[in-house]
Amino acid sequence: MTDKPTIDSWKKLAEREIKASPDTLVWNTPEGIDVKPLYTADDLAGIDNLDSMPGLAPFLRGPRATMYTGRPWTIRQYAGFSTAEASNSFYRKALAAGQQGVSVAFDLATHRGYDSDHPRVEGDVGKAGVAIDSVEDMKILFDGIPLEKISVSMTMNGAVIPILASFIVAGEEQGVPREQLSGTIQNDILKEFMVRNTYIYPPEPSMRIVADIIEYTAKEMPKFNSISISGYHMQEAGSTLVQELAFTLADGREYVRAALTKGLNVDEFAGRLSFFFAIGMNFFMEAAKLRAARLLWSRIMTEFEPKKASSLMLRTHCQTSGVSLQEQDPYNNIVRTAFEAMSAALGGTQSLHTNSFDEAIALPTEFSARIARNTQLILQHETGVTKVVDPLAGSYYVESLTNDLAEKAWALIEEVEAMGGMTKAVASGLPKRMIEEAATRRQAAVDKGEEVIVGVNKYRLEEEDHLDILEIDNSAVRLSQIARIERTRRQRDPHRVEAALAALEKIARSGDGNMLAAAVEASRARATVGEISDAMRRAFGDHAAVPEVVENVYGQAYDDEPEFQTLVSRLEQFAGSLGEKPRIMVAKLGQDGHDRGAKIIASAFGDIGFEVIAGPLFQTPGEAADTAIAFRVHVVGMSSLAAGHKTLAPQLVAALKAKGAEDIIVVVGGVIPRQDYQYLLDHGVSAVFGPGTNVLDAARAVLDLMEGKRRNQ
Ligand code: MLC
Ligand code: 5AD
Repeated sequence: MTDKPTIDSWKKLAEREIKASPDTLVWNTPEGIDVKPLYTADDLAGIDNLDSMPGLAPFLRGPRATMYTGRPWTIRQYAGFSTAEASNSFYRKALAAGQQGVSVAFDLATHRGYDSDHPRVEGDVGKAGVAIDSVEDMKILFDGIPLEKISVSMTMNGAVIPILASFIVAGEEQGVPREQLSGTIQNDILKEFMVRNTYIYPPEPSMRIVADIIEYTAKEMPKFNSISISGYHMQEAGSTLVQELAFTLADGREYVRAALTKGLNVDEFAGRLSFFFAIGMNFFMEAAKLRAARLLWSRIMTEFEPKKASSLMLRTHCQTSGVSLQEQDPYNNIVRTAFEAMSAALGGTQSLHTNSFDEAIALPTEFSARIARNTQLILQHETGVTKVVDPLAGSYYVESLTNDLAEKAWALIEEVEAMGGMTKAVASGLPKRMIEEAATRRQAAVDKGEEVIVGVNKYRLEEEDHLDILEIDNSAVRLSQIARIERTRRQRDPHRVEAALAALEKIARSGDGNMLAAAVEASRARATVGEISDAMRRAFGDHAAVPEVVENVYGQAYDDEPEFQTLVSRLEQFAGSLGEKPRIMVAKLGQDGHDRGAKIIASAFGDIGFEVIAGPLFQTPGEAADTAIAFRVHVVGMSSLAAGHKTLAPQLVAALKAKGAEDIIVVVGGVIPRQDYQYLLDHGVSAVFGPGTNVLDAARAVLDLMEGKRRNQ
């Protein structure tokens, strides 16, 4: 007879195995959760909801009773590029090959409410998504796709009014009345101000737009999800999972409040609020996050006293993590995405996008998109994960994680509430700052090798394989879009357009009426996305964010380690010979608002000893050159994540030259395919830093360039 095993006997055994206390094995995660090497039944003591049931409030175990055993999650791949014709053909092929829902990626010009002929968007048209200028494009986008059957997600936040309006009109003209349209519009503006940056108007009128859309869809489009409250982009920007969870749910609470101001009853719209989370590489914690999200949302919604149980239910889309994918040894990304997809399924997502393995370099090709889609098809058809509801329930570890995440996120949600809610918190800049600090800390951990990324900071290949990528001829797309805009303008009734735009502007100014309803009429009259956006711009103005840079996070992570200190001293010496601190401007050009990389570089370079000028978002190359000259910088570091680099970087070099500032060094970093390096170097760029670049290496290279230049003067 042996004694009943206890935790103490395990501890003794463990100590003998590793010759140290098992406490040394505790994993301190960025969330501030200390993950122990072993969980036991004791860890479940005091945890509520262990006996909850799927399909019943608080929905911890899933929104439907049968979950995937009744119907698997929707395979909904996010895609869009070039013209409406090209994207339509891509969607049709994907649907024929097993994809179940459509998800539209718009280009950045459309996101920001500019038509393709606008001079500010020359480098952006058709690049990171599909160019849509009016209902004419929208009709082509869905040609041959039956909108009464296929649900459509549209990731649109800034120009959400003209885009949803033209979708509604495209449906009408396809013979599908709006009450039959199913799908989701992202319509989540708060996270745009925090992390994604495709806003147009200031926060207050932007919140009115959200409320108008919730009102209109609640009344007119019963099958349409009015919003996709998104944490995805927070994690992409570097947030911890607790931050992602808390800020997303706090955003949700704010949207409910905004909708209530329209005089709606909570049950009229709550069932059509939906969510969107990222699924990164922390396998069990990500699954636990979705369980915790459902629990907390039902807690939040209870405050609004709905009558329907479905009003307490959190339904979500998930996307595997873009930032977890790497340029180096890119086939590893297939493996990463498969694990992340499995985690999303174990967490109980309703809909899923799996990223393509060429993510860190370019938009998906047909080949990489096929592998990404098949990752989900294999999960659904071959692994058996769909056969049991919430299979992780009861796991000591996963239940503990679910509880820990819920508690930590709730504390942060309460903090936001104490600030007066998320709109106020966002205005204060606190959530953005917290996320940027987390991102910078994480980068330091990767640069130092504390966090291992296979093929990047460990097991790196001597030589990378060649990869074929999707290239978009942006100037051809632009010309064909401009031709169509001109045709549309010629063929429409200008008086009808003018009257519809005036009616929209009036509602925007007065708050009396529904902006989406007015935009539907403008869209029927063939007003363009840019014109509808401009009508609202006249009433609301543009939002301009002031870039802030966090300090002392990157430097602190290195403390006084020699690698860091050597560089700091070298820079000090150089500053001595220069007679001033070297100045670098971190520039974002075009409509590319992805600024995680730019912010990390600005922050880390500042800690190393550069004087950093954080350029505003959305500059034209000429404007960036003016800023660089005004601040007398030595270097401009252009960060590009939206594929505009081949147009914008040469224009920046030319603008500096034209203004007599060719001595300013230009370097480019971000999502730059290797194929493009030589082109950039040939066009006056001095160095290119692709994805996965160690920040200290980049700083050393910039210093080398400055020293070289000075020697030659
Ligand atoms: C589901 N159903 C069931 C069932 N499971 N019926 C019986 N038994 C079961 N077990 C029913 C549902 O109730 C629903 O019907 C229907 O089947 C469809 O299921 P769903 O779960 O609602 O799925 P779906 O339609 O796919 O909706 C998922 C969603 C939605 C609610 C999360 O909002 C959505 O699709 N979101 C996608 C968002 C997205 O793709 N975003 C991309 C962002 S990319 P009924 O009648 O109840 O509706 C991005 C990147 C960037 O943002 O650019 O930055
Ligand atoms: N097509 C496919 N995927 C895209 N993503 C962004 N734009 C597109 C597009 N046009 C994906 C990437 C990115 C995330 C925000 O969405 O995975 O990381």
